[in-house]
Amino acid sequence: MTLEFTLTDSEKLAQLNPEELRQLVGLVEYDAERDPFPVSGWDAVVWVVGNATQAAHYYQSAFGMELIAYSGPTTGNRDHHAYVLRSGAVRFVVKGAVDPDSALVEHHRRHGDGVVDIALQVPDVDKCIAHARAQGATVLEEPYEISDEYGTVRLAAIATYGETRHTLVDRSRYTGPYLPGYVEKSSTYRKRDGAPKRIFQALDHVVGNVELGHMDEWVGFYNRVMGFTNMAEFIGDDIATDYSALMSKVVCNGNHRVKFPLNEPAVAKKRSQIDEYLDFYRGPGAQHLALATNDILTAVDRLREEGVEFLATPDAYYEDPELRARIGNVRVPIEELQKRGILVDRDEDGYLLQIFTKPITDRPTVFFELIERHGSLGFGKGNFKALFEAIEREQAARGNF
Ligand code: TYF
Ligand code: FE
Repeated sequence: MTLEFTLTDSEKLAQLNPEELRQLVGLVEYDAERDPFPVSGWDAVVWVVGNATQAAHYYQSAFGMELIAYSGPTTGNRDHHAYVLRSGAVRFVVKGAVDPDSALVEHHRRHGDGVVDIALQVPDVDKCIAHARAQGATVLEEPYEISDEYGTVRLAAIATYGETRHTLVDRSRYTGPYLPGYVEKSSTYRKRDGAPKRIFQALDHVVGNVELGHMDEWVGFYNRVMGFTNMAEFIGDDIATDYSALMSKVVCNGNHRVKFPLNEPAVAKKRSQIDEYLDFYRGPGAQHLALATNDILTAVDRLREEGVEFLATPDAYYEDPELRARIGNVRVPIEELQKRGILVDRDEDGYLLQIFTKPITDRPTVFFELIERHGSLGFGKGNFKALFEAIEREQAARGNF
């Protein structure tokens, strides 16, 4: 297969090449001409947090991200601080209120720290909005433009699950560090000598938790409104009642850059991890972000050194002969994975390595996954049992069963 991917600006900036990106996040070719809602890739993940000044430090010090832009009182924004951080092609924007009457305060009271906006890059904002509206989507912001000395950005926004939104961004006529209103700002944080520059390169998927009985509705929303298609992997009734207490389906955009698994709680033996999320987030929202890396061993070591905690994987997982046989040979000895608690899954296309952090927020809501793909386009189906048991151990430790 010949691959002719057009890299997005952030992927070019990250010096990724198409082959590397294909391996990292599992891209496919597709015909964008026939797409009613063409999406080129991720633009940014926007967070509302209780203290953006400190969260920005955490993403630099612990996650090795680089501060690239800023908006706040010194730039004329008296409402909040907004720090723009980058790692490879991934952009996070972390916002925290300055003004006690800021709308962000109320958002944070309800949800705690969380993802408010999964912004996507699109070549034609107006075409997307026209299609979304015709399909019954809630248009939160009609197409508009903002400009500064770096050019013009065209934007619009549609609602998705809970209070989460998708801002649609066309930045093809813009060369600034983020958006008009932001100034370039570099890190004052200094990395220790020898620390790897980049822990992760790309965003692989963002998972949404929705209410009981609503998963198919949201799958339908992404199908109809955004032209996303269903991927093969799903967690159905069979897996749900045995141990996972959740159901899950995955939708993705045409080139597979943007993948959205959607979970709903299932009625099982124990209280679902998804119910725990929905209670503490006060409704649907983004549950985990999978960060793609080409060196998960170093990534995990570096994050652990910085105090990031991961879910533990019992030794029995690695000693299971059935699993060992199914996994076959991976690029490192199993012992290296076992030492770090990294999970392995293999399917007909290849394998993947993955690991999950504990919640990174005060409420038991949002966490990260690190993923290193080697051909597999899946999400670690073979690990669901071990993973969900680990999540349930944490849930029990929190007293939330
Ligand atoms: O994104 C996924 O589907 C995998 C598996 O609470 C998963 O990472 C699904 C639900 C969940 C944790 C992981
Ligand atoms: Fe995942």
